[in-house]
Amino acid sequence: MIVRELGAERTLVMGIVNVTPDSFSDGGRFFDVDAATRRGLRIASQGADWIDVGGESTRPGASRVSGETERARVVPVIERLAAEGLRVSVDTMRAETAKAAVAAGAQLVNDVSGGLADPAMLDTVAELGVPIVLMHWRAHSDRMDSLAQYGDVVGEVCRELQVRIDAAVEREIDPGRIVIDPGLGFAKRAEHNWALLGALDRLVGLGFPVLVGASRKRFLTEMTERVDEATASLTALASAAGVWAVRVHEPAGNAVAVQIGSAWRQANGSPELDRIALTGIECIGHHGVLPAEREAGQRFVVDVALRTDTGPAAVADDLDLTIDYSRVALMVTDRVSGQPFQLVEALAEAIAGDLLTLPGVRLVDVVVHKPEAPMPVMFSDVSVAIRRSR
Ligand code: PMM
Repeated sequence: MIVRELGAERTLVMGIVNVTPDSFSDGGRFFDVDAATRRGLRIASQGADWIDVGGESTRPGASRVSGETERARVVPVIERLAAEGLRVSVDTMRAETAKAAVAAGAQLVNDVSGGLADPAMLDTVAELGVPIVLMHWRAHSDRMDSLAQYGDVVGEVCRELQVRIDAAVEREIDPGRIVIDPGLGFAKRAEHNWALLGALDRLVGLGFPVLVGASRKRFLTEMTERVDEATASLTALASAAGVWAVRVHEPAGNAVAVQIGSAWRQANGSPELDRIALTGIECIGHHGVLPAEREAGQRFVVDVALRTDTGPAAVADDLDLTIDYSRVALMVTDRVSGQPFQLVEALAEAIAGDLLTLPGVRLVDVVVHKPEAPMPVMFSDVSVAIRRSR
């Protein structure tokens, strides 16, 4: 569902247009509307699938600009880029700016505060009906560095992101329109960024598309002067880990890196996730081709296995972070005892489709047994086994 909505056969490249006079990475060269528009068009021609337009710097220590200033910077640029048929996102923490940007043609809201900075953001995005990036964030840039304190950075970021996801869903944002982002550099020191990059499969395992913004960040510039090459190397690794998109300043090298990462991922197969299995779920269903089966019903037995990342739940010892298996059992029995299908194949497909809607589930195996199927000979069981993934 998520993949369809946001279109991600391979990792996407989101090119950055910062319309700010003080952006640490472009020195304010794109402050001018014409120049910003030209840059947007150029990075699109270099392989950016999305153009992310922001009007407020979030570099460490930066102070905020007014909403009016922010809108005056981004809206005309978004209008022009959207008019050129480009997919544009708006990088903003303000609901009013999100609204104006979507009216100008933006198709995604990238909120680095994950809906925390502006209490109206989640309701506004729900109303606008566009996808939202919920980034992990603890405070505005002027004081975020002091909040870079973690015991277990991966577990804490996963849990804090889950809280933002729950808040978004509670405000009626469609879960299929949620993207998550670990927020590299935001209340994080280099070692925190690396720990999160090393655990991208766990973030991906939360079941939402993941956006990663490493481009030209301090933890890379501290390491090398060749920061665009460093960014592209990380892009290849992130793409191999299955992230939805990378947010970058120079799309050309990153578009190549995505090709490499995707080819790597395909060659190696997606990494095995943990497995939660339930076997022998029994109930009466009325599925079958024969009228007698439809009428009388018979016993069906179902085995299911769900692939997900159980790590965050294990660390927190928290049921909310994993798949509740009694819920799985009820989903299966609801489907078996519900609307009859002619074929066991169709029943198995429906069960798999139901289970794949559970957050964090990447792949399911479903086996439907029909041990009392009418047969002209003695037999002990007949079953259909399928595997489906998101
Ligand atoms: N980083 C910056 C700005 N916006 N948005 C998302 N979703 N993720 C990020 O990591 C992110 C962001 C800061 O970088 P910049 O000033 O170079 O754009």
